[in-house]
Amino acid sequence: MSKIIVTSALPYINGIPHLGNLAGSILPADIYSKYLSMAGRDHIFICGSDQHGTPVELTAIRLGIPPEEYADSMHERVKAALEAFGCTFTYYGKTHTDANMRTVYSIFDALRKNGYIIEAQVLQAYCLIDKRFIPDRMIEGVCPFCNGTHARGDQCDDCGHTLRADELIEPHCNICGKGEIEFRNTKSLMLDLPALSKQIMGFVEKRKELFTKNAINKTVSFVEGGLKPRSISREIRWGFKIPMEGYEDKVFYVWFDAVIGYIGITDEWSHAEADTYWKEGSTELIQFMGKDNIEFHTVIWPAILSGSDLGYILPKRIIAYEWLNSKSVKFSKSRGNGLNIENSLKVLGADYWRFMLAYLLPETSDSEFSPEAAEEIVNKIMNDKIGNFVHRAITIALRNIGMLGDTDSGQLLDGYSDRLDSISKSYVSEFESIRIREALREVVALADIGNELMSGKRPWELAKSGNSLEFSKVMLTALRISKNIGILLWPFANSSSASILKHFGIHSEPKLAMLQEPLNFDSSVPEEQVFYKIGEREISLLSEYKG
Ligand code: B3M
Ligand code: ZN
Repeated sequence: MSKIIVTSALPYINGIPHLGNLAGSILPADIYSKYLSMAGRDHIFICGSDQHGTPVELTAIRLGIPPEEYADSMHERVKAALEAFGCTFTYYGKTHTDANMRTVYSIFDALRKNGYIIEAQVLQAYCLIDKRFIPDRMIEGVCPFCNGTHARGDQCDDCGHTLRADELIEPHCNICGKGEIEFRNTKSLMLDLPALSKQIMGFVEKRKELFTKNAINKTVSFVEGGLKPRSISREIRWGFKIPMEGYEDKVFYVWFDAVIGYIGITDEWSHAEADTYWKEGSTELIQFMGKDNIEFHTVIWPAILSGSDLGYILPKRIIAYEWLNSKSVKFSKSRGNGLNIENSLKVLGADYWRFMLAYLLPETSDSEFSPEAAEEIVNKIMNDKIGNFVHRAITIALRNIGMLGDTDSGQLLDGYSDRLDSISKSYVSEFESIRIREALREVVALADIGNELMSGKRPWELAKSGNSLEFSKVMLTALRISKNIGILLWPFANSSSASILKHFGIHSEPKLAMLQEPLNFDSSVPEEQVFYKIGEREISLLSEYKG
């Protein structure tokens, strides 16, 4: 079977990613990667911090520390928070490394040699106080369209118009705060997308069936809008210097080294493995991202890869998510006071968040998080449906272990073997189509079967009446369902899954093949509750993050 590279969009580290950022890319990628491990597939899961860019430089200037120091300390924080969230990467790297710089330079050299890098003159703001060119995003002023007073030189957030910095009324520099701005001509480096349009079109035509709908639509409309040369240089200091005469005061645009970062990060993990995965034609590159990152991955990134012609594979599947919003609690990265991947773990454990966010995954449309939704999912689904069923099954089995007989040779009740197989099949097929929310629904469906079994057959009564033949069939079925829940739950909520699986002698990462193995019920392991309900405490903690 072919190798697989799973990537998630690299989070910017000019803030701690909020729960919407997590749900919209890293979490589903992590869940999918865990599924691939269960299925025994040869894959790597690559992610890392996107460290460059204007906002990081600006924050570092404000804090009075070197950008690298700020970017590295934020990287460590984000990495630790993602690990606390149960994310298990093959490698979580960062973009500001020697390995990535080497990769960026080699791809850039190849693009240049192949004629896909062109130069242009652009009008750029120059601050007479700071004595430097100022990137568009660092210029603020009044919007010529809506008169909003906080428009930036690339866009006005009030009316949404994209802008050129020289269109702003009363432009001022965001570094020194002064309005002593001049617009001067300077050189810019461009990736020649029009010259690559044949390759881009070919790629899009061939692959688009394997993109999510939103990714197809955005890509098609982006391409139909006409491909224009795309600037890959910026007038900031923080980034990789451009190795070309006349560009000494410029660095590569953050997106250029961020997409290449997927390769650079793999290379930092293992130089030898990087080529094995990225240059083997049959490797499937499966990329997860939020919907605002689509064109960078479906047009610009394939253009960089094919234009450089160094033998790297192109993306195979593009999985783009809509937004997970929240009106009642704040999900904001920039203001830093919203519910993010650090502070959310003080409210609830990682498994609870992972399950909830996966349950609400914005796969086909935006979805909404709220304390009420949290209560519903944790209390009614995780606790009442899944946790209570497993807890009951195991407690009843342990209390009446003498009546159970040989748990490994036991027959399931009629029809259940097929029903369980059919759930496992649907689960696998949802994962193979990368419909993660639907795969989780199959785990819930399994718990529904278990609950129906318990209330229909009332095994506690069978135990009392001494009907051990029937009791044993019912309970072996209930235990089999519990074990299967433990296995299928693993990508979503790994520690809760482990607490179920230890009753079945499984003490390491489960594999799908274990669904077919003997029950191996271990009656020496004491029962404990899998999930707890949330109540006043959690709801009031959540409401501290009110929007
Ligand atoms: N850092 C945007 C984001 O964090 C950007 C993704 C880069 S992927 C190469 O949403
Ligand atoms: Zn200035």
